[in-house]
Amino acid sequence: MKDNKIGKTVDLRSDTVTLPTFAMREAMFRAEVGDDVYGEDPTVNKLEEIAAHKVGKKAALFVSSGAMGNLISLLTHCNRGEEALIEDDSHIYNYEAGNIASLAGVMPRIFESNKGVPSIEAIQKVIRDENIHYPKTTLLCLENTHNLAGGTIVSPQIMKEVCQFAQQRKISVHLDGARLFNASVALGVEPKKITEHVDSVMFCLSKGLSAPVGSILAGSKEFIKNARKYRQMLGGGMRQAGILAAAGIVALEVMIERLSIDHQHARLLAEALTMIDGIKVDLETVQTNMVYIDLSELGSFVSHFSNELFNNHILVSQISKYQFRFVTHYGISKEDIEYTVDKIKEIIKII
Ligand code: TLP
Repeated sequence: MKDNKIGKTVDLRSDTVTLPTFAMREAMFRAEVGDDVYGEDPTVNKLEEIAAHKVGKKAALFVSSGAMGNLISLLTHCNRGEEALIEDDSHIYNYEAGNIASLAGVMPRIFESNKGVPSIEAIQKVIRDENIHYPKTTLLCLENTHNLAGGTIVSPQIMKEVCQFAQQRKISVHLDGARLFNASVALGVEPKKITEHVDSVMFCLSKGLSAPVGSILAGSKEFIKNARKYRQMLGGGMRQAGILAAAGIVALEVMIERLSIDHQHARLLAEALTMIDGIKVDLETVQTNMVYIDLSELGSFVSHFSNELFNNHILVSQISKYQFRFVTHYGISKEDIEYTVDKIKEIIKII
């Protein structure tokens, strides 16, 4: 694909496309390393310590991806054949290639949310009392921010209420916090305020925070000790991983606060798109760095829309027949947003 007049491709498919910053590359070059499977990589150890502290947990584990972090968490919390309560539109249920069934042997039991926000009532509807015929319910999985709902935030208060309800039922809670810092920055609260009541949390370094690779799983010392064994079982021991962890440390030290810029850009984009005939945007869900649009009014012309965006060097994700996702991130400027809006206006006019 050739560059456009602003000199680049505007890649709004995901914040996973972010490239490591210069400071990250420099830190990677200088990283002190060792064999992390022996626990001897000082940079990985440092990253795990900083990460655990950020989310208010006693220990953390550096893993290769968000999907691996979630899977290790499910393996650690649940025995085979046990049940996890999982939200209908969650990443764990929809986008992790069925790993919880095929690799962890966990039975998902689905509950519904309101735009990504869970409620005790919805969980109560599906929760089951002990019965010889039923699997044992071991885990509740939450997601914050909620990707498929539009990057929506679950408030610390709701996190607390839902976690306390689960704890009364002796059910542990895992949080898929791939974009946890987007939630904390948007709310203006420390991340540990959001994770205070969960037993484990996974968050990604490689999305809005721009590290090239890696996620963190955090929890109690005992939980992380067991999780480390599962990481090994999955072939996830990465030896001199300090090269990667060094970028993760930069991500946690300097890349969190700037997420508010991505949120402003998403808002700018969403508000401009709502003004265009034929495009529907639920502005209520635009709370962080994502904008989902609905183009059902275009009918079969929708394929022109995606082709024309591509021809104009704008990349977005098609989520379903009429639904598209735009994600703002470190590689997207205000100028890119303005360019995207102008092009979309032109495209819609000719359709
Ligand atoms: N999400 C990706 C794709 O997989 C859809 C994206 O572009 O948004 N939890 C959540 C909530 C996620 O959004 C993702 C990635 C993951 C977990 C998995 O992280 P990775 O890609 O590091 O395995």
